[in-house]
Amino acid sequence: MKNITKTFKFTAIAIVVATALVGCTQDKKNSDEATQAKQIAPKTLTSKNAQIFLDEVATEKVQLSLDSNRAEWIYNNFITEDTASLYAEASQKFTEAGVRFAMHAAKFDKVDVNSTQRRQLNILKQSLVLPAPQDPAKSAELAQIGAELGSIYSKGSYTTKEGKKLSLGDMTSTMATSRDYDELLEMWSGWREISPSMKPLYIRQAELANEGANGLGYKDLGAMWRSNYDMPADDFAKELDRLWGQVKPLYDDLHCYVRSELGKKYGEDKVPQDKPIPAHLLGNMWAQSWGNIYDVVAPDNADPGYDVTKQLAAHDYDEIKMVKGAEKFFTSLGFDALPETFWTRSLFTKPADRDVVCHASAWDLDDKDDIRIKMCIQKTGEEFSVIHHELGHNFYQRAYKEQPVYFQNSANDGFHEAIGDTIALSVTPKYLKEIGLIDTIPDESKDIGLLMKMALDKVAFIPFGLLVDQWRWKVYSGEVTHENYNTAWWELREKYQGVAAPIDRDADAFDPGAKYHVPGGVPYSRYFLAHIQQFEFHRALCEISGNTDPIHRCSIYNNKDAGKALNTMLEMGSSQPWQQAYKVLTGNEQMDATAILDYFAPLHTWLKDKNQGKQCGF
Ligand code: X8Z
Ligand code: ZN
Repeated sequence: MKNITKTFKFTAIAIVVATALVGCTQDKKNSDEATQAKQIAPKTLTSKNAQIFLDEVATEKVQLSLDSNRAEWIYNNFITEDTASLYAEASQKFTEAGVRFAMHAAKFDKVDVNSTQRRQLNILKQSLVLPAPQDPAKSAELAQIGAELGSIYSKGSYTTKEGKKLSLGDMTSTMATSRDYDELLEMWSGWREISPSMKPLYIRQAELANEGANGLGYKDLGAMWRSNYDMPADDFAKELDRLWGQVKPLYDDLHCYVRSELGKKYGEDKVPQDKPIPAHLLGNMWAQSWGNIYDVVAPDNADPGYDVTKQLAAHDYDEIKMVKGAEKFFTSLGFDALPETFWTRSLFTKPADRDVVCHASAWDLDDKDDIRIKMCIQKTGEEFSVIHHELGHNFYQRAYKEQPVYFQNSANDGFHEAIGDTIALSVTPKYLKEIGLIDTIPDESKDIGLLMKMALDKVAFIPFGLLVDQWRWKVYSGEVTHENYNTAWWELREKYQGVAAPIDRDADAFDPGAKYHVPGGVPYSRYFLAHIQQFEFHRALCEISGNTDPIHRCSIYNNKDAGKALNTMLEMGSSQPWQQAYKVLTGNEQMDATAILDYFAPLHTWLKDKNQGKQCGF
């Protein structure tokens, strides 16, 4: 499946959970039942029995994953009531098996097993994203809710005051390019009309998944999610706070500067200089990354003078050529080319005749070679980066495929999200010239412009990457009650991002539901981690490649030493605690934000200077 997900063995990068055995014969079912009985009642709990259990589950998981991935792929590529139903059925079976495996794995908690067995047992205990209670009626309900929430999001559209029906893709383009306050507001509030109907489903999903998490011994689902990082759950939460504390001064200066430029553009009555920024003015439907308003805030005399979107058009890049271009980066590092089936089975463009899940994802259908992406590609520089992101998932999946099935995953989920982004950090002017997309490399006087564009994409994202799960953790723990879902969401948006809803929200608004990963059941801390990690990976790879340029000008394109070092980390999969994989590439066992701070140091100095005398803060 995709990576965003829920699997026992994450294969893909996309949404929720799936599962399978659709089309399974009666004989197969009987034999599964026999296996289950054997697993659930071992006579003695010994290391030897643990191994028998792990081996049996490994075999069963391979088939479960394949079946569930197929059902999920079909649903994602052809959303109808029927495919939703088949997907929900597959998802239920997958989750029920996952719960069964987790419960049985827990029986070995006090048994003296070896370190590999312990790691595999722990992975089994923690791998479901939305665990179901052990009650078939409830697991069926949970699976149906997942499919229904996904359908509401992916079929969502808005019909304008003039009667024009717009997809999220259409509205995303307008959010990126329009500088008309009212038009942006219409898009922003229009898209959020899709989510009020999700709220009762979301409430019930949280209840069921919390009950499932309780059954597995966690105090709530958020605690279960936080337990997935080779450290105590509470330490993980503190680790996120620590990293955010490192980045916040840079974010605050970026926010201050951007707000003052937006004030000049739209008027200080619309963008008050002592309040959070209205969330619809930042070039993105969720105000999560701000690169699309680069033109509004571009530093004087430091513009690099090119725009990747325009360069792609000028060089006749269509969707396939964009993907080929991204693939070329990976092969230049020494990775094998993508298999032929990648090209024939992936979805690259939005079909005109049916509903699909357009949110980009990368898949590994059979955990061998059947890797694919699914994306409704738009021909923009932003999407060119997303393609690199998705291929990062696919190349990771292929790198760890020789690991035992339990370890066919990234070291932690942030790693999976960071790899393609790390590569995209090498999409520098030098690289763009090398592949013929631009003719001249802007000189160093334009670095502030380059860094500004990158900071709008990367630094601006970081508080958003943090708050989505801060909200979910509070929902799952019960600290935020149903009545307060939306208010709590906006409190966090204001606290961390310094952005505010541009208009009062209706009592039934459910704005978190208008962000894919919430109805999709995809944990989000992974993206926060990835935004810290990718700068550490980039710095390490640049050092290995012998780079002597400033780090923001470094591209590892064509460098086989860097490719080899990257592959060494990728092929470890999740066989070791993530700290070990991190050390292999970066030399560190702890995440650290100094790499991102060093990268943006010249811009930070520039921002501090520009912000002198301004009223900062929100
Ligand atoms: O969902 C994604 C990827 C697929 S894993 C396209 N991202 C997050 C988002 O879109 O919200 C990448 C960056 C953050
Ligand atoms: Zn991803």
